[in-house]
Parts: sequence; C-alpha cells; structure tokens
Amino acid sequence: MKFVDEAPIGVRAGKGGGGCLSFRREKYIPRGGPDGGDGGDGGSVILEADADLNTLVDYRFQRNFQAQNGEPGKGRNRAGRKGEDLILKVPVGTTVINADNDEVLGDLTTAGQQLKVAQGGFHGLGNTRFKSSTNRAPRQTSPGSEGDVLSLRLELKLLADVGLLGLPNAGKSTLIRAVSAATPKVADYPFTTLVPNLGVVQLGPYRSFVMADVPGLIEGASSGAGLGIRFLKHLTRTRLLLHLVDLLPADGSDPVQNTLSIHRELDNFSHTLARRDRWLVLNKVDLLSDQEVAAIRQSLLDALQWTGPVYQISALSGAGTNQLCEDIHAYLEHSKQREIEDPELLHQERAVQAQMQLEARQQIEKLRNERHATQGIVDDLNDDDDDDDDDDDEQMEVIYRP
Ligand SMILES: Nc1nc2c(ncn2[C@@H]2O[C@H](COP(=O)(O)OP(=O)(O)OP(=O)(O)O)[C@@H](O)[C@H]2O)c(=O)[nH]1
Ligand SMILES: [Mg+2]
Repeated sequence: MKFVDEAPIGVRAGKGGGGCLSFRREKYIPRGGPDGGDGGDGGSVILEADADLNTLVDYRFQRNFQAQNGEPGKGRNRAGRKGEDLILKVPVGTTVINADNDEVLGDLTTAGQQLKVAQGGFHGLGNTRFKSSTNRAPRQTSPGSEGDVLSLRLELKLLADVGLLGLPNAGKSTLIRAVSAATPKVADYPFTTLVPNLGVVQLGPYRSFVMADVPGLIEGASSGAGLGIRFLKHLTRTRLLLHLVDLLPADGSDPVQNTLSIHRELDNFSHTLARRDRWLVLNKVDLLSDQEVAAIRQSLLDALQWTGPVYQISALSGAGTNQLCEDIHAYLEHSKQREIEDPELLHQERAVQAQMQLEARQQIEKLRNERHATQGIVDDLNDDDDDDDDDDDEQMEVIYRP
C-alpha cells in the first residue's frame, strides 16, 4: 500500500430534477387539471472519516466524483426520486481544503465523522404547484437547480501524540522498533525511512500513546533538500516533539552543529511548530563512555541554551527508553487532564494546531512557487507515477500490539 498524504479531487453534487408539466387525462374527466409532480433533490457529496483507511491512495486513481442527479417529476403528481448522496471515505486525520481559495472546510478527526462538501441541487416544481384560482391550467414548471461543484484538496496528517525528529541515521526507526510493535526498516544509510510510520507504545492496560517516525530532515530541507519538508506537516498534530540526536554520527559530523541545523529547519518550516514542547533525546550512548556523553551533552546544552528536558538513551539496547516512554505518557496525561479541567486550553491548542497547519501549507506553497530551487519537493508533491508500489520502504505501518 502506498502512502499518499495529499490528493486533489473534484466533486460535483447532483442536479435537482426538473418539475413536470402534465395534465390529468382520463376518460369522462374533461380538463382534469394539472398533475405534474416535483423533481427530486440532487444527491450531496459527503466525506466520511474511516478508521480502516490510512492513506489517500484511492484518490490517486479516480479524482472526479459526482453524486446522483434527482429524477424529473412525473405525471399523476408523482415526485421524481431523490439523487443518492455520494459518501467518500477518507482516513481519519484528513483535512478538507477548498482548492480555489485555500479555505479549510473541515477536519475529519474522529471515525465516522461526516462533512458535507457539496450540496445537491434543489428540486424543480411541477405545474400542479402553480395552480391558483385564476390559473387553473398552469403550463409553468421550474427546473431543478445545479448542485455545488468544488475543487478540493485532501490532506492527511497522521494522528500521533509524539513525533520523532532528527537527521537521517539518528535512530528514529530503531527507537520506534524498540518501544512499539511497529517494524520499520533500520539501516546504516540515510533516508532508510521514506514515509512516516506510526507505532503504538503500550505501557500497560489503557496506557498507550502513538509515536510517529517522520523521515529524516537535513540541512536545507526547508528549501527542498533531501525529502524536503513534505512530511513535517504530520508533526503539526502531535503534542510533543522528540528531537533525536545522534551522539556519534557515522559521517563524523558534529552533533552540536547537527542539532542546531535541525532547529533552523524546523523554524523555517513553521515558527509555531518550532515553539512546541520539545525534548532532546541523545541517542547511541552505548557507543561512548559516560564522560564523553557528558561532555557532548554539556556543549549541546550550552550551544542551544537548552532548558527543557534531556534524555540519554540507546535505542539499540533499549537503555533509557522505558523511562522516556513513561515520562511521555505522564506528560500527555497531564496535558489532557489540564484541558479537561480548563476547556479554554483545548481551544488554544486547536488554534495553535490550525496556525501550524497554515504555516506549513504556506511554506509548502512557497516552495512550489520557487520551482527552480526546489525541484525535489515539486517532484514529490506532483509525483503521480506508481512504479514503486511493491517497495517495502513505501509501506506505512500501524501496528497495535495485542
Ligand atoms: N550503536 C547504536 N546504533 C544505533 C542506535 N540507534 C540506531 N542505531 C543504528 O543507527 C543506524 C540508523 O538507524 P535508523 O533507526 O535506521 O535511523 P533513522 O533515524 O530511522 O534513519 P532514517 O530512516 O534514514 O531517517 C542503524 O544502523 C542503527 O542500527 C543506538 O542506540 N546505538
Ligand atoms: Mg528510519
């Protein structure tokens, strides 16, 4: 299954059926009067969030959708049949945007949630409706109105509580393998992960959260380098970011400079996202002595003027990962609890998420326009060929541990 997180589609609601012009014609009943029935309403187009879907891949093949037209009215005062609504299933986490004016029409965040995107046309009236004391044989009817026609952009953002951020090879996939049942590929070359992966971290009964592994960011990503920033938007729904720092990069680069460059890329992408709660997670401690780890840690904290939480782990051996996951869970519970107690916080959170998504869209749009500098991301965004469907790397996994 290919991971597709953007899809442009066109929708057209059904036209209302026209009213009927007809007169009652029966033996022995002269001038039977008007009996033209009304048409039926056109069907609407409705999007529905479906928990069983996790990509927008279906919308790559068929892009235009039309709901049924209403049937015209008939004689003997029979109304036309209403057009069926067209229900399009999309994954939970899909944002629906009007492509013509960039207006966000809605966000489908819970399974079963529906959003009517195109209203069906209203039915036309049959000539019976125009009967009056002065006009007993009206020849007037009205046509049905047209249904709404819209160009939409569907955008899927994974629903995860925590997002992993870091350079390629930092060990993001290794960490998600260590703490969840997800099994993304791990290898000692950059860009092993090409699409986001989700893992459910289960700490005990009813104690779990979802972690998203987002493909590696590199210096210049916000101007299109590497995989660019196209996957960063998936972090806009997470509550907490974990910035994974490779303490001993295989290419000999400096962990401090690497960390600073990720900060810059994130900030270029979205100021608001860059100001979200973020924890530093120093990975691969198994490769260094305690003193070496302490030295790098200190220079990192100085360079970043970091005052937030810092963890030291080995994703490979699992050392430190339990404590990290327990703390993440406590953090998430705490923020949920506060929002329950003070609904104003929940509103603020929604506003911040909307702001991040807006900034993300603007940044991606900006890159689209600066084509010359961003061939990579433009290709990515317009990538329509489907030649790598069987590739393991393209799989998205959502695995729940029993
Ligand atoms: N020694 C050691 N090696 C690690 C640790 N974590 C990850 N690695 C190794 O680092 C390499 C990269 O790990 P990945 O998990 O694929 O890194 P990633 O961040 O997902 O990389 P991309 O998918 O390319 O963005 C692999 O060879 C891992 O075995 C660790 O804690 N200790
Ligand atoms: Mg990876």
